[in-house]
Amino acid sequence: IDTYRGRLLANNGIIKMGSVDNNIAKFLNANKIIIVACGTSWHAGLVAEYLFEDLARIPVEVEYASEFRYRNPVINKGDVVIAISQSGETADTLAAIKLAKSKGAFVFGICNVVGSSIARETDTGAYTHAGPEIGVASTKAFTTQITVLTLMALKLGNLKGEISNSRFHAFLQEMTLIPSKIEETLKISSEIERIAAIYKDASNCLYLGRGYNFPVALEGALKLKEISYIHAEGYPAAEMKHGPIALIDESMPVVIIATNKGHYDKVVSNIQEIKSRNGKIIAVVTKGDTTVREIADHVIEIPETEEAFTPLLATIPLQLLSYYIAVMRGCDVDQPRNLAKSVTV
Ligand code: F1P
Repeated sequence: IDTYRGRLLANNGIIKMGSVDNNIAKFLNANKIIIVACGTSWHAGLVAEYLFEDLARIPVEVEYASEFRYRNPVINKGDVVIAISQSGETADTLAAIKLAKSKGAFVFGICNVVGSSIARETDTGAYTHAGPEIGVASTKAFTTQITVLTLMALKLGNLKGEISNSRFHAFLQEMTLIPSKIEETLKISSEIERIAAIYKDASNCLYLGRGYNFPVALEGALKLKEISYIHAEGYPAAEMKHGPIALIDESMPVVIIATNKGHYDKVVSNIQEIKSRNGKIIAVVTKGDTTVREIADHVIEIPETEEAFTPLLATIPLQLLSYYIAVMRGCDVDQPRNLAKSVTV
């Protein structure tokens, strides 16, 4: 991953990020980090909230860039603003950056398109280099955005003494295994295609996740909406009983991320609640899981990893599920109706 000024490397126990290293005091002394983004990039920002607060103990606010300038936000000089955008051209994100800069904030960009307007407008940043997003809906940009944010959080957490050196090395070791675990996850696509065939005619779908996987649930729901036009909502799993539970019946597929780390028992009890209301459960579980397999209608296995890295893996089956459902419904997955690749107005 290249940074705007330097290169980001994660090997041999070092995370070297030119644009972070050159501004390290700003990050380490930040009163808070404010993340601005839209759509899928906003969901990457939500994952970053968990990462930065959990691993580096830096307070984070995640803002829809499309709303930021309409509410007179409090931005102080010591705040760091991170703007995330696949295209680097999203007008609302650009406007949020300009507002933050006018209040004296240091603005770090995470963009996929080199030389884009957002890359030029930010003080510095990192390119994700996901390659061109052929379709309008953002997919591989999301996982690369999370990768950059994860490495940043690990680096800052280690420098702040929140992550011991041995823990830090264990994290980096696991990070080097992520590409092969992604390959392994992609191998289950025929199983996901089979599940897609069962639910392709659903008119609503609920996505649930807890902790790090709550933003993944939101992103799963957004992908389904964007490319298959099925109404889908993502919620924190514990929020289910505060409203969405009323929707659950035998015709409601519920996609729930139930990986083995991070509040597993509570997620299992959510699954039981759905089951007792005859909801159809599609669960993303850790390889070898037996408890959820007994209750859920379908399980999709992903390899075990650090809890903080699960969004990198759990996202993939949800993207594939949306893809197969959209194709089976005859939707143009690359050019969904009404959606623009970059929303420039
Ligand atoms: C943000 C975004 C995408 C979405 C669609 C419309 O774009 O909401 O997440 O898939 O393409 O724009 P960006 O700022 O990340 O380019």
